[in-house]
Amino acid sequence: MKSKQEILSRLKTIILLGKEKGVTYLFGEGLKKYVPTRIQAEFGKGIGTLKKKDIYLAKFDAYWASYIPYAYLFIGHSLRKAGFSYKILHNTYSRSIDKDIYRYANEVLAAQPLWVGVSVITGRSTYYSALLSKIIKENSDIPIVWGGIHPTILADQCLKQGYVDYVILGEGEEKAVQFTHALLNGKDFSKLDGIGYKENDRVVVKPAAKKVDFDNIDIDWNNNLKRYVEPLALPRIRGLSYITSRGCPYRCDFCVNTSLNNRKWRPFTESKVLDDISYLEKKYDISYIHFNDDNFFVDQERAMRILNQINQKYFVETRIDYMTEEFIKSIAATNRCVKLMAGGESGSDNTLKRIHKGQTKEMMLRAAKLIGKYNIPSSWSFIIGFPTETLEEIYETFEFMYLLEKTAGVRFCKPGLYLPYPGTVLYDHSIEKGFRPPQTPEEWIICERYLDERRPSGDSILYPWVDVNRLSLALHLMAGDRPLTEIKEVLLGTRLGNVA
Ligand code: B12
Ligand code: SF4
Repeated sequence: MKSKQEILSRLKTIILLGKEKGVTYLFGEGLKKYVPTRIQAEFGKGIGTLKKKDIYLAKFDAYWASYIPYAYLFIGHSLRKAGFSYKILHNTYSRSIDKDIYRYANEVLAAQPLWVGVSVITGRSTYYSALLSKIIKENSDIPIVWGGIHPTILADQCLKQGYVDYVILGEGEEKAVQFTHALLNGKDFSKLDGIGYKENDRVVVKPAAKKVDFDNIDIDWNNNLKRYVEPLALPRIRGLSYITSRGCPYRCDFCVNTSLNNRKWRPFTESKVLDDISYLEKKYDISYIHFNDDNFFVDQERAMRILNQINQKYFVETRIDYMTEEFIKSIAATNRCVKLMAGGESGSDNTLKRIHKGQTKEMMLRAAKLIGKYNIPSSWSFIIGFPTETLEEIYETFEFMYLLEKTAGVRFCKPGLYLPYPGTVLYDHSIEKGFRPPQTPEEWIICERYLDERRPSGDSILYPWVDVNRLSLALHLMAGDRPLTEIKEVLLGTRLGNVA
């Protein structure tokens, strides 16, 4: 183990080395407390000279390398069109997150851009976005701008943090350009909408007046997307993600779409979609497309025309009420569907009705039969632990998943725990049921499905209305192919002690 003395002296050397190379300020007092020593040592080798960009755009996804940061490709296109340059800093892998945070902070501090954007969704993304922003703020006065779903919904809370200067609400393409101009021209933001800022310590939040016009936006394909070519989902198949539309007309109570998109669905033109996919095919030699639309099949004829005209295998999500025999037949006829995802959500008609899912158990059974009949690779997600649910209803969901799998003759049901996302109808119900929402972005890491060493074990904070140990054990048993009777015993019996 190195002594504190040694570490401090190493830090001094790093700073001196940095200065010799003409790199501005690397690890000062503010930064030091965040920097794990192994990373300090690595950066001591020097960053070299950095090409200065006008704007830096950072994003922490930390799950799978395969998802293209479309938010920034769209915003980047608008910025470039307006004459600004930008650079994307995208973390896609949890094991490199520490390194990436300090690499990004260093790059930003050395480049001193006009502003740095951070794209934030709820969960661990909020924690890492806060960490990066803090480091930059403590070491510079570069304006920090948060955008994306989380700050759009909780703008006020984000702006109350010292490390968030501005929030851009809603779609960022036009706002980012307007914001840059306002920043350069005297910082008068009063005439803009879709922005949050601070005025004499008062937080001002002005929601976006309208959605962007698709005719005025595009994707900046100048970015090199090689790193996203997907080796993960399907071994040895090269693929990329793509989005053909925004929004969804449905009103599922657990989904942010209702508040974000006002139940409006906006498709990009078919010709744009086909041109883009053909560009990706030629440039990156891909034979697989992962469609990431909120709801790809709102216009089923359009959707099928797209699927029939592309050459790739594809992964796509659908709703269960869309799954008629005709629909499943046309998917089967393409012979290229790698996975048809759907939200089963619950095995209780009561719950399905309460969450406004617009489907019933009967519809699901019919769809499961068709999946079996046409041999469609499928995966249905289920949510357990809704704030309205009893243990009996949760057990009904498990029972139903077993029945569906028996009906289809394959394993395809994937249950997971409910999470209270801000901006959803069920978020308010969760609060009524005792959930105390986090008060800072860092604390929002609690609303996270995946394991993360920084996430506190806070299940009792998230689910005060239900015995989460029982739910976790039931999930574990299903994943291990255990018989339904064991799950029943856990949820309704005495296996974990008496259920009140
Ligand atoms: C691809 C994707 C993923 C990928 C990549 C993550 C990502 N953030 O891109 C992966 C697979 C990793 C993923 C995982 C999850 N996801 Co996801 N995912 C998506 C998906 C399908 C597409 C995202 C996208 O590229 N959209 C297109 C771009 C153009 O839209 P956008 O990102 O919103 O950006 C626009 C604005 O928000 C804004 N903007 C965004 N960032 C910035 C930054 C700045 C500086 C500015 C100015 C503006 C700005 O401008 C952009 C252009 O208009 C969306 C649904 C959807 N179709 O949007 C869900 C979605 C983002 N995911 C969601 C969820 C819940 C999850 C999971 C928790 C899933 C789960 N249940 O386990 C996990 C965990 C995510 C995490 N903690 O990182 C929710 C987010 C809810 C929330 N409150 O944050 C969404 C909205 C789905 C939904 N309807 O519920 N996801
Ligand atoms: S869960 Fe799916 S169908 Fe329901 S509102 Fe959200 S995007 Fe639409």
